[in-house]
Amino acid sequence: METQPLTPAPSKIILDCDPGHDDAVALLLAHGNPDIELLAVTTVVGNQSLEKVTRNALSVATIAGITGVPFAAGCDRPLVRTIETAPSIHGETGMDGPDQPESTIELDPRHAVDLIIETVMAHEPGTVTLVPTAGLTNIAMAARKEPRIVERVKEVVLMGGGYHVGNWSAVAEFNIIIDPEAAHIVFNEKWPVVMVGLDLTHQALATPEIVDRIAAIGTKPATFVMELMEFFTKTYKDAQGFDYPPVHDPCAVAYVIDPTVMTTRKVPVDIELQGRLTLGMTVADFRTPAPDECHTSVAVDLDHEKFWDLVTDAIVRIGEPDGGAPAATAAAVPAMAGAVTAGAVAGEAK
Ligand code: PIR
Ligand code: CA
Repeated sequence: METQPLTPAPSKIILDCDPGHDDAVALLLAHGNPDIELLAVTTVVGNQSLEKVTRNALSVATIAGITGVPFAAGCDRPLVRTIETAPSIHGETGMDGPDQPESTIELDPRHAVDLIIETVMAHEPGTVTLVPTAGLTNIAMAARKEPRIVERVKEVVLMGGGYHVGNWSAVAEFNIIIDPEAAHIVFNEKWPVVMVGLDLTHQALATPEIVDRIAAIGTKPATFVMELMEFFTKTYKDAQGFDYPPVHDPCAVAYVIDPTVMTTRKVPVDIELQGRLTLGMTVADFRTPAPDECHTSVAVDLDHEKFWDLVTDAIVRIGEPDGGAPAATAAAVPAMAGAVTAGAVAGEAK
């Protein structure tokens, strides 16, 4: 007989994303939190072109020292609709603000859809959670190409939608409306779906206190997050009238780490594909009780403190990952030596 481990095994996830300021934070949280085992990172067109968001994902991996995790690029356009990106929020690169290092990490040669399928099929049934934080094109394609993943996946915990609020139309959220047909597929397959939508993520505001707390960590990844948040704060104010930006995507990762970070309600959710005014709306039926076959739930209330504790803890744990690399950079670019030294000292002071 094998003995039971004292602590539960970390949750295995595949992060499907479009970095994206908040996707970057989601990736750092997934990497830095010990209760998550990051099996793969896949990218999809969304906040910017596939090429740009993939480049961003790799540069986040470089900054955070993520090694041994396959990164693969997926679909470069939605299933049916024309491409719609979000430069008003995320800038021309998709992750404007901080300087981005050229990544030395190589992309996995597989298409993201194949990497998702192969990863799910290679693990025990009920052990892999999909965490989409972008349009659902890759996930829908994977479910169609290999339908057996639907029974095999533990659950789909996605950032997208909103039962009472939209951000890309009066009633639709960006990740859903950019590929509503894909969202329709994902919400109608019988796997458990947890919708971490705007109702929840608009509570995950990066207030000045939060940004200061992160900046005070003093490492390069922390400075990177601070610079991301500064840009995000500005565009969210200009484009959406928010005082502080909601940091959507790490909320989905936080739910996988600790579901008590938010409350959820089991309600049927479907995606509107016909409406002239309501295309891409996540229509949630709050009439009680939910039918037995209901496999969808929606996130309602966030524990703001617990959430930001998880994010800051992950950044602290990541530390100063590429110990050897800055010296090489400093030697190659003398003008940068001072900045690198300052960062290293701040890191050591912790
Ligand atoms: C954020 C996004 C798109 C548009 C706006 N206004 C804000 C991106 C984020 O990366 C997140 O995944 C989701 N889409 C929030 O709508
Ligand atoms: Ca995103």
